[in-house]
Amino acid sequence: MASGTALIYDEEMTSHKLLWNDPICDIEVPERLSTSYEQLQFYHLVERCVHVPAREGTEEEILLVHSSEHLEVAKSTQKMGEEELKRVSGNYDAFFFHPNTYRCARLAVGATLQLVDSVMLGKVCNGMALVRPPGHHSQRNAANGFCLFNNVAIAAEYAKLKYGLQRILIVDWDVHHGQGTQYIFEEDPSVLYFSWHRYEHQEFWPSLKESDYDAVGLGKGKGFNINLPWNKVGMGNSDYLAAFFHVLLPVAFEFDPELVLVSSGYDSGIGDPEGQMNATPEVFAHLTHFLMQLANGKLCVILEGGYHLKSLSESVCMTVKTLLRDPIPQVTGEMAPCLSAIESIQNVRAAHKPYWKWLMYEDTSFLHNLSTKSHLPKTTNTNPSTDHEDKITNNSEAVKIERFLELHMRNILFPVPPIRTATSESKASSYLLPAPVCVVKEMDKNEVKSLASDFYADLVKEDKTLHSLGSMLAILDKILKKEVCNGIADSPTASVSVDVALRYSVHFGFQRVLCIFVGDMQIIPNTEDGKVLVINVCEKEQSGKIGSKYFISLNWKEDADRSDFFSAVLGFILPVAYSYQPNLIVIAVGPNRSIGISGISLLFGLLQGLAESRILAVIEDTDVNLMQSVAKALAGASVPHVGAYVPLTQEKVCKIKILKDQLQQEWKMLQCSVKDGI
Ligand code: Q9C
Ligand code: ZN
Repeated sequence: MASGTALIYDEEMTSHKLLWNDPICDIEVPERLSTSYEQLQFYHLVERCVHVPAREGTEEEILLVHSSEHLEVAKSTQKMGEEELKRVSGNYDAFFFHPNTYRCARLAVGATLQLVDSVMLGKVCNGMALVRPPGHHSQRNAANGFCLFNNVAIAAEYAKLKYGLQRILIVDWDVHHGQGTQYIFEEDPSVLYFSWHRYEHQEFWPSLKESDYDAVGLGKGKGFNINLPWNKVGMGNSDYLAAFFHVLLPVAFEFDPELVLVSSGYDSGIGDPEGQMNATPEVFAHLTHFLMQLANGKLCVILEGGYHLKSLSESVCMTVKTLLRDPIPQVTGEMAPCLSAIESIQNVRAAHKPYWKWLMYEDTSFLHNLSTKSHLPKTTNTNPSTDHEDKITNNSEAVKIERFLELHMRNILFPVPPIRTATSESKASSYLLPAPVCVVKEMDKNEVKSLASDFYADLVKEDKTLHSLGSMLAILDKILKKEVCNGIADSPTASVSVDVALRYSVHFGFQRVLCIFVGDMQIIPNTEDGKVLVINVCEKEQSGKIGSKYFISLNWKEDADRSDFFSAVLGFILPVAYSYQPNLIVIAVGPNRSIGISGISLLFGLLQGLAESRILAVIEDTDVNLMQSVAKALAGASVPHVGAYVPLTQEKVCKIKILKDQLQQEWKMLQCSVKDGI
């Protein structure tokens, strides 16, 4: 399987620049590229990537998407003087030509295709291309919004043609609607296009009706265009995560892409003068991480917008770090989406209900009285400031954000242990672990006794129990001391091991431990209430715990299939876990699971965005395949292809819905409709 991350950057793409005064275009500066690259160097990320050279995209490649007229106009600008360049630029909405623009745009296309080739040929597993000019506003016959050629759209057509791909996902997290990309693939069911964008009820550029949630695609492409309009500024980390949990990820897993392309604009990040949003750089690590779970990890990230240099460059770094599989910083801020975001999410779910099985049982009875489509009365600005004053305020605001980000990054970034996974001596070889593994010697019995007897005196008598506790504790200890990220312990007495692990970590000082039980296991009622959140996926009712907000039982029966479990993981476990923000995750896997190995791998994969990737797996089932899959997931391998999609059962969907309604006040990331309870 491919490993490694490609990075594509060519300094020549900084030569495209604005030669005259234009307040609309003056934010798209060459420093966007050079500063991002310098920040990557600063974090020593460049040297960890595979350098792939850019090349020029060929005319033939550009014509995959664009008209020959468009190509000829672009070509003709190479020999023009400033006046003429200005005149041609004026034919488009927000675009400027420089004599080297055509060359740069061809490099941007070529760089993107080089990235696709590197990933598709298995030279790397994923990668990022830093390109200018950006692409997603560019249309078959027109430059638009700083974009000349649609790099990502060309890449999708190229991948279809060259590699025969049938399903490509484009995720456009730029703050603007990539209307160009939407137009190009509107009727194409082989390309699923997702875009969120600042919209403000059509007030915000490009102010198109077709950027709203009800533009779902045309003809055969119906359902394959997903627009999530933000109707307020100030959207933050939790709004973006909610959009992924409740819209993009379920649909993306059902779509099952063979390749994922990201139109990666960072103008959706904090400090950006265009976006006016609040998301901090680490959220892009989480978004990237989620997308790495699709298409067997084949992920190509291509730069689009992003105009606050510090915010842009830190966000680029978070993205590349994540592609390199570094552990992910905890996402900051209150974990609750805002009402306006929930409204948008609800609307797009309703609009897509006819096309996606995940949404089949969505309640849309609220739709008739939804007023969000009509323009809200504009609040009149009683003290209108001049443009000039605006610039000054924005500028000092920009500096403020710069200082904030400097501190913020120092706070959230943490040293990464050189070795990722710990396991016990006896099992190391049989797992065939793919990455360097820290093989831990079991604690000796006396040590275990002295450690565990503080809180577990009665259980440390039995020899078998002592032995498995010894290896589990040695592994947990390495995690708590940050010598490794995660660990895998097998234990014939998982419930006891988990109980000891929970108490030990709480005694160590952890305030929030998330514990997930999968499969048949006796759950020992835990006494560290308030510091441990238990999610039980098994069928067994657990007595005595009902009513505690820290014990959630999914009561899953054996007949659940893969899709059911996916919907539970995406729509329930993940949102609850993100609401909780644990410092450590313990996942116990017992026998008689209703959940397949791929589901378990997915659970491990997705949860690694939490707790700075600190996960302890305690496994009672000794199935070698299971062990290997968990070990691989912990080492950061992508989830292997899981095969055909099976329809959901209404019973399971309803079960999740009822639980959601019950618990969304407590765990706010569960919220995805405004109908009741909010
Ligand atoms: N009143 C990208 O982020 N703004 N393009 C035009 C007109 C154009 C953004 C405002 C913003 C283009 C790639
Ligand atoms: Zn943008």
